[in-house]
Amino acid sequence: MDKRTFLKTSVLAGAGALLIGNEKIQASINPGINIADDSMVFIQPPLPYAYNALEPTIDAQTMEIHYSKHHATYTKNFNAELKKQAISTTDINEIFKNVSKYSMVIRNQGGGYYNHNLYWNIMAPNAGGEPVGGVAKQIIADFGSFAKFKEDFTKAATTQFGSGWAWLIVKDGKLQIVALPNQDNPLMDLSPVQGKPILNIDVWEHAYYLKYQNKRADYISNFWNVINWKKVDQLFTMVG
Ligand code: MN3
Repeated sequence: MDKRTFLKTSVLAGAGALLIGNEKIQASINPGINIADDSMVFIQPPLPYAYNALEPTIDAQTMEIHYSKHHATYTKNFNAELKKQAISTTDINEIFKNVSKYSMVIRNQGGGYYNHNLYWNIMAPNAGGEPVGGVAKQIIADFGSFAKFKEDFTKAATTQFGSGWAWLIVKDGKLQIVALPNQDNPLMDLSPVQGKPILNIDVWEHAYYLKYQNKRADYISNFWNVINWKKVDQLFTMVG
């Protein structure tokens, strides 16, 4: 395993062992990003589908700007700040566990880096529908029904004031919903509720404004059509 492959593997393990798409597809949809930039410890994983793959839920232009500008910038700034602060660990869990000791830049840019990695991976074309596998059973055990879970998660995402994310986490073997501001993440030591994330939704305006304008609720209700439950179940099995 060469250095880059090792780093990529360990970074992805840190991000919940996300499975990613292949680099050839990525190069064809996103020639602007040099994902092989060796100056970065934390690379931006390839988007696992084309920019237009989640239409009509998420339009191609929003996806392109979100991935190639917003997420790429978080990635770049996170790496630059790690270098500046001489933080050498390649384990993002370790960084988040100690995030209160670091600069606000690490918190914001590191969160922005990780949160989008998860978000891209828990969505897919031709997805949505009902949860599957172990996570489906756990949802019923902890929320009573999928409908109730959907209602609670929707409420958390809709009522998060300003920018932030809604999360489904595993905590002490149980599922829990939490909404956090900005780019905070449930793995961070300063998160009021901590746990291992297996599903999230970005409710920053940049995630939906081009298509939905002020109608955050419509974006959230359409989000259910693109959730990759197989991936969520894999993550649940991995962290549970
Ligand atoms: Mn975003």
